[in-house]
Amino acid sequence: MSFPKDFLWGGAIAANQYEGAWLEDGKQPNVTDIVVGIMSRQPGLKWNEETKKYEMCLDPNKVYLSHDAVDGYHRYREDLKLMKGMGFNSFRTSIAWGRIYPNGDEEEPNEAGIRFYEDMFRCMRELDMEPVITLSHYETPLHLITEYGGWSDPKLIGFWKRYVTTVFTRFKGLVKYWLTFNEVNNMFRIPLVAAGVMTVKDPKDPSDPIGSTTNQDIWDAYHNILVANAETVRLGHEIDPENQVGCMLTSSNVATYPYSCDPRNVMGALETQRMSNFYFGDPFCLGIIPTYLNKVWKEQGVTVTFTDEERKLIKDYTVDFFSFSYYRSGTYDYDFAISGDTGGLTGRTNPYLKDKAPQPWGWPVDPEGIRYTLNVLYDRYHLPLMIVENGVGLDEDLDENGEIHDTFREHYIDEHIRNVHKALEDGVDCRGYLYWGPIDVVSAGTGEMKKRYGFVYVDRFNDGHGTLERKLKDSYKHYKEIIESNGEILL
Ligand code: BGP
Repeated sequence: MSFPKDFLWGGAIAANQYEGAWLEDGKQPNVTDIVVGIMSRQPGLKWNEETKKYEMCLDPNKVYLSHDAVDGYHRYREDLKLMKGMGFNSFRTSIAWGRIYPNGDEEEPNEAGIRFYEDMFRCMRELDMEPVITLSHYETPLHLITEYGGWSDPKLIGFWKRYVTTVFTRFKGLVKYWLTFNEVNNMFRIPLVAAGVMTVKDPKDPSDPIGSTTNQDIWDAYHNILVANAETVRLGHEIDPENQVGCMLTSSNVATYPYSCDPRNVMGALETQRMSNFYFGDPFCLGIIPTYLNKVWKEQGVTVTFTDEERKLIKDYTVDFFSFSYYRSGTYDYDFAISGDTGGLTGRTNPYLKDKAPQPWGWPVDPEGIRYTLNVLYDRYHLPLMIVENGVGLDEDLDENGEIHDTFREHYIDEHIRNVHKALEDGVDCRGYLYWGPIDVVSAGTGEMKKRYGFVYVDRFNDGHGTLERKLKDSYKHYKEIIESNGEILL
């Protein structure tokens, strides 16, 4: 058995990590523009005692690389051609919401932003690449946070509906695959960027905006985002019946293995899967708000109430497919504190995994975990699946001949794609493999350039210097050969 003939092979990036031009052509700041890395606990905000509001206040000692990123805003045509050079038939990026509605709450869209994406999507079509477009990849306009507290305010649903109606209408016929909220299931670990939520009315300690965000506000955001997601599916289908609207969840956490067969670990691993993944996956895909949440809400002392009308909407408008990121697996041990970052959750080191990505990040490598994840998700939702992020970040530099021999990356993708194939043989309906970061972009987690995922190298460094010149790494040719053979060379 081979890969299906229309299997989507490609790569994925996000506007905020690739485009730069953070204030160009009318765009206003979004949440990722005020942090150096989304794991940061210190956003560039200061409390104004007179207005009782937060204001943007960037730290002059920090380098906000995402403001210029790798200048994709001005170079996407050439970059897309490089992607086509590998044979991509699909490409994922996001629309920066703030290019279309700069502050998020305007009545009319910004035409310059629409023109920019229209041209980019046309360019993908000309190159025969299916656009896979994320509606919000950690890109809530900052004004919606400082003014309304972000998604904890139900007004955001209205602003969002206006935004998605605009892009569904204006890009009709150009884009078919839409992803709603990138990795929104990270909302408890990184509420500001993942769910665009922050407590702005009477924060406990205004100098610590993230620490002051209350559980009630986060759960209110959960409530509003479930409604907004269903509205997106409804509008997407209404505006163009060809549209396929999927959710996008970080799903490394599905592969949370019990550290041992101690029943406490087995139950704990299940609870971890629920509260890191299924609490979003079930409403998005099954239209069900899990009953275990009642216990969680009671324990946290929060009130979350869905009206009958909202429950019906969530039930009636479930997603067409499930897309996800997978980087690595984790373990659950009841007496070990689990932590996490952009790669997923980490518990105790899994003694059975042979590989580890080289330092400094050293993420464990578990290719079988992608097969496990695909199987769990397919058994649970019986929906088409799409891998829209998988890859390895390495600290790389050109050698004396100006080359990069990234054999570890080649090994990483070979093993993961082999396991995707095994999942297909298991009967899983997986429609595509989109490698994360086919061109070096700014790292989401740490906000640096040093952590490179690309098949294409970009000359830019942590201190901000660099010519932005693009160079092909060895893995470029390797991935090209995989795609050319429709995966056959790995089987
Ligand atoms: C995911 C994000 C991406 C991305 C990737 C790799 O969580 O959706 O935006 O960058 O992780 O993470 P990092 O860049 O931190 O290595």
